[in-house]
Amino acid sequence: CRASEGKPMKQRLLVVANRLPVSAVRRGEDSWSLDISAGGLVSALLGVRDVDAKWIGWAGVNVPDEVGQRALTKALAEKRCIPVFLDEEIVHQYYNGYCNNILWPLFHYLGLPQEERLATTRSFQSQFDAYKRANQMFADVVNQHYEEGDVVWCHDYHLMFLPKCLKDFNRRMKVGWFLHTPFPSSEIHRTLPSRSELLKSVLAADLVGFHTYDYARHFVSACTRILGLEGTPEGVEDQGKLTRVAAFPIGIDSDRFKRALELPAVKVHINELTQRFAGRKVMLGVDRLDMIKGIPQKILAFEKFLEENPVWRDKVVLLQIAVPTRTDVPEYQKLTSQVHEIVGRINGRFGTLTAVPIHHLDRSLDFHALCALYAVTDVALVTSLRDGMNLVSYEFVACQGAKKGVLILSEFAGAAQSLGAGALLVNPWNVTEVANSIAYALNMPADEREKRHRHNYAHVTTHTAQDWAETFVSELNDTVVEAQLRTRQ
Ligand code: ADQ
Repeated sequence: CRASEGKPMKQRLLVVANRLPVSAVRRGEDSWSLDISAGGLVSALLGVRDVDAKWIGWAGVNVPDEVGQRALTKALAEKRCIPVFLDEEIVHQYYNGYCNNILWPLFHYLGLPQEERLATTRSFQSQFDAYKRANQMFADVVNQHYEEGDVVWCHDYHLMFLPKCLKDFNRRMKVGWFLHTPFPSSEIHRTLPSRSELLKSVLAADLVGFHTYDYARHFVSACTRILGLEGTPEGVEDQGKLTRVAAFPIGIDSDRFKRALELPAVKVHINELTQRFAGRKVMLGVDRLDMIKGIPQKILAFEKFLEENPVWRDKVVLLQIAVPTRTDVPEYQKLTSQVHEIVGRINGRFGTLTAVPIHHLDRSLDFHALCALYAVTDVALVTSLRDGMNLVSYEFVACQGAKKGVLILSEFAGAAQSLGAGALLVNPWNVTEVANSIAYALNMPADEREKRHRHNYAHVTTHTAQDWAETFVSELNDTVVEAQLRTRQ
């Protein structure tokens, strides 16, 4: 930290992510209304001591005119946000194309789209070019706002090219990069036509972080096998330059959930839900409607459970809350229809005139409604096919202080490594295993539920989002200092 008149100043942190934590709606030629999202990253960074954080990212809207851009920049400045303006074409190629159509499925082991397999196809190359151009646009904004001593923290698969762009501009800049998704086995990463360029760009950072030790290990293997570099216990070394690679498992702001449960409005909601589902056990799924979340597999497992356990048919209900995402993409539209079709079939098969076994909602719930639902749930089903961490599992545990419900958790979610001892771990592809786990969870003796919950609750309340952010930033500072000392030796 720099000092001014003897007082230490807070360290400035520039957080760079594809999306700013705001939704912006244009109200007039030069007026905007902004809604700040209170999501995980925001509360994580608010809790970091002695750091003065600013956000840099895309506001999620196309603003072609200068008047609009100036007005939005001014409005965002009050929220400590700095916009990167991306036009529709680049959003289409970089965000919808390279990020969401190529990197997202690949990093979740769903492979590359068939027609994109050849590196030489026009669309692959043009999407990758747009990706690099977009990353350079983010870098230009960072460079305009960077001051000596700032720490720059880049987030996620959208910005893998950014560390290189930043270091090309200023070698002394402290740059960290964190991936929120899994990093796949090096054998999967090898299939990506731009595999080497992306790895080298990330290695330009001083510190590279992942949710789990496994993802970090996969990344180091990709660097050693694909780039022929040397992996060390600390990270990856390239001609004397060490990039530190480590696991930083994210957490949630558990106090925010605990406080919400004390609010009168949330208590009323809890009572309503308790009465509404009296006499039935409540099972819950909360996911974005994405292929990686394994929603069809989860519902099929629930069907198998009902099939094999007739005594439970009118005693249990599954509430599946699925926020639609990427609704303009045909694959996602197909997933939505598939889920609706399965839910309709099961409700037709096992429903009665007065009750249906599955309530499926295609929408997002507000924070208080979500907390109330978590609190009344007996069994949560988190059955992602792959998931970087999965915060829904943490949020459920944070709201279960009174009920001590059971968490059924995919072994392919990063959270399995932290909540594994308390949850019932399942292979989400194995419908029979998940169905058996549902039966086991519903019949679990109270002392076992209590013991498992205690383990999870202790973890969720002591490994918070604030700790995660603080650890990453402090390690980034230490890493840079160590590197400088090494260079001087
Ligand atoms: P996501 O894939 O978005 O995040 P997750 O970690 O589960 O997955 O976070 C989802 C968030 O959205 C949660 O806070 C949840 O409450 C909220 N949410 C989901 N469905 C909702 C609904 N129907 N209504 C209201 N809110 C809903 C990515 C990675 C994850 C990683 C996080 C953080 O894919 O693996 O855990 O980043 O690093």
